[in-house]
Amino acid sequence: MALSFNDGNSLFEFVVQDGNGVKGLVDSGLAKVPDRYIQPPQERIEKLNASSHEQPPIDLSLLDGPNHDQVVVAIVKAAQILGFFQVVNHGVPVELLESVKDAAHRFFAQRPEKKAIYLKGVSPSPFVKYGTSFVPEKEKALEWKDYLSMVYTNDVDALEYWPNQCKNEALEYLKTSTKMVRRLLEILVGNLGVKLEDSRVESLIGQKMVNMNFYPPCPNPELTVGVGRHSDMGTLTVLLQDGIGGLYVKVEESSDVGEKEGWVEIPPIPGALVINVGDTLQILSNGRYRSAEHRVRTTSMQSRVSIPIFTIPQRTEKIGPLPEVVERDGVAHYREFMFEDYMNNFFGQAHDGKKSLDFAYIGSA
Ligand SMILES: O=C(O)CCC(=O)C(=O)O
Repeated sequence: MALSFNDGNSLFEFVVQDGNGVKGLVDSGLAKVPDRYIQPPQERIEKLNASSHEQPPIDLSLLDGPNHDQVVVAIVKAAQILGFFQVVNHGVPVELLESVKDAAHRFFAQRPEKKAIYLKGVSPSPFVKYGTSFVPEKEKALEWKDYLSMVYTNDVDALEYWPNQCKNEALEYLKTSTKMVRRLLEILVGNLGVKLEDSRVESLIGQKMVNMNFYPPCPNPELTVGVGRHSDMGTLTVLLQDGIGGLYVKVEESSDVGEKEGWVEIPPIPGALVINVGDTLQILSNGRYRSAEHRVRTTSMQSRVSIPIFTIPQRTEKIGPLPEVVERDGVAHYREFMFEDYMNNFFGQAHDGKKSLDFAYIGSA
């Protein structure tokens, strides 16, 4: 029997405050999305009009052979043009990727009371949070997504506090991905003509967060979004998506990707990981690398999971365009700030495209 919500407040209480999430809503048997999930027309995602981004994935194992330089060029070009690319032979075992997706399903399949122990304010650890949408209190229309967020501090804390249903898989996925992230960052920074100390590289990816996103089937995919338009705030994001599809990236007018301005779908490729540039790397590079605006479509067919790892700077890290790049450009397009301030601004607003970058922007990039 479908629950009926007489007003937006009881819906908000059920989905957000009581921790039933969108999954709880769907499990109650609803046939039509509640008004609170209906996006304004300009935010809805037209599946039929979007093309698929057909660039082949970059084979990272070739970095260790005679084609090293060509692979570097492919990585740099992708980071400059679209800000998104896919990689294979990335060092994360393919069987592990499968177990991570299974683990995400296992966590979200639990009864709401089991997940609600990780709601903000009651979670046994400040580093584990279960929730729904992005900033529900600030959003006019909610996102059709539940999530679990696990911040990494050390192995002992992860194994003690992260949920049993997924902690081993999430931790292994994080550890095996980190090596690749470090290497990609060194390549991208090296291409700017800058050699960073190892300690600085570590600080730029010093905070790591594994999220598990769960998108239940939606009765009206044409009216909703799984995640609204946004860029990621950090340095580099690694994303594992399942085979359902629905991740769209914005192609900018000025980019030279061989695709016309608009949105392209990043198609699921078995065994591949998606990499995307975050705001921090756009700022460090003084605008050379592009933090890509992206969003997620919902589907009526099946539940989708995706598992991003966000690598972000330490809270106290000073972030601004790298001095060597500014010297060459003759102008800094972004001001310097402490990363914690950027984070607080990012999490204090609903998703709104690349507006997050306005916090640091001082001139045309
Ligand atoms: O689910 C996806 O494919 C992307 C998720 C995402 O953009 C996010 O979690 O910020």
